[in-house]
Amino acid sequence: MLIRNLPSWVLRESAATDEQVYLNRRNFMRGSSLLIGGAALTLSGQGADAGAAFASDISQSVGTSDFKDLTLDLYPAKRNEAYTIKRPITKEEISSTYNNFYEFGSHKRIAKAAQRMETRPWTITIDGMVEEEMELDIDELIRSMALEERLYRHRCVEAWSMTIPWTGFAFADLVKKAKPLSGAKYIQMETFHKSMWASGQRQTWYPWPYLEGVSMEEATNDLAFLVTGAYGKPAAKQFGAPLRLALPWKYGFKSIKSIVRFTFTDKRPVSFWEQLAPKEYGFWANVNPEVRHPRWSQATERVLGTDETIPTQFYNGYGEQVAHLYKELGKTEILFR
Ligand SMILES: Nc1nc2c(c(=O)[nH]1)N[C@H]1C(S)=C(S)[C@@H](COP(=O)(O)O)O[C@H]1N2
Ligand SMILES: [Mo]
Repeated sequence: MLIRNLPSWVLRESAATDEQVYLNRRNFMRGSSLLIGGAALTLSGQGADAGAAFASDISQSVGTSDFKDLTLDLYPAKRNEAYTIKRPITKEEISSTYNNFYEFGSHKRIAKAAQRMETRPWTITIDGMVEEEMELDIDELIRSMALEERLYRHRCVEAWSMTIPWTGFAFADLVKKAKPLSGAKYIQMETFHKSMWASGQRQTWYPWPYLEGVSMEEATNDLAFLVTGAYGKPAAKQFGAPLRLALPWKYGFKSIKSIVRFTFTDKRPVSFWEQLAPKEYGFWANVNPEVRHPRWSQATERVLGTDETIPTQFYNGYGEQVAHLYKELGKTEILFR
């Protein structure tokens, strides 16, 4: 059991989890509005151990597809060695059974529920400040891009981390395709909104659909990656199929899943979590071990699939590639502003 070795902040979070469960139940009954930063509250304190038992019963549903994937022949894509990492890859049984995807529940065991999502046909809309608005079929989009594999670290604001072999293409290539107008400063992204698939979206106190935003400079940074696959095959639904973002220098909530729309705009988007709890989830959300989340420290992180707790790195270890984007901002501002 992990419990004995848990650092005190995890124990604090476990206590918070009970509060979350309690509040959720109460809210469910009353239908009133829940204004707490849910993402942060649900770390259940069950570590990888609990995941292993769960993994065996989910493995049947993961990967059984309800459609013919027209991109299968593109996998596995060639690994881009510029994005390897010294940490071991997190086992797929662990990373695919411990997911944040609030559309399917405010806990980590959503993998089975996520199989209800129909990821084909799937249309990506590109609109706002672009030369011409577009609707792209996901398979055509994927086929038009150069797929590659990258090993990325992933650091959740809840202070756990993993290392994933993502497959996808550079966000910069999508921006190029979109032909943004010169006044566009940000890109706002949205997840699907369909409570027929996602029971979480019947919880009306959340500001659905899930929404995130990045600056144009961030989107066109080499590290910004649009993910179509993981572990050498098309991404399992719980990872955010058929298209999700990976911004490894930011807290995980920025990496929006199952995207249906990219809107180019001159106004800074207000994300799903920022709408819920602006004091806890800022726009920039860059990983910063020196600035606490209002309710816990970010100095260390629990490595999923191990019993290790390691120091968190500034920009999650990606400072060399991205620190220049934030040189105007102070230490706290790289998280909030
Ligand atoms: N649409 C959507 N995207 C989302 C989330 C979500 O609840 N809904 N959770 C975010 C959070 S908090 C994290 S840590 C990552 C989790 O990604 P993973 O399950 O692949 O590890 O997805 C992010 N993207
Ligand atoms: Mo997260």
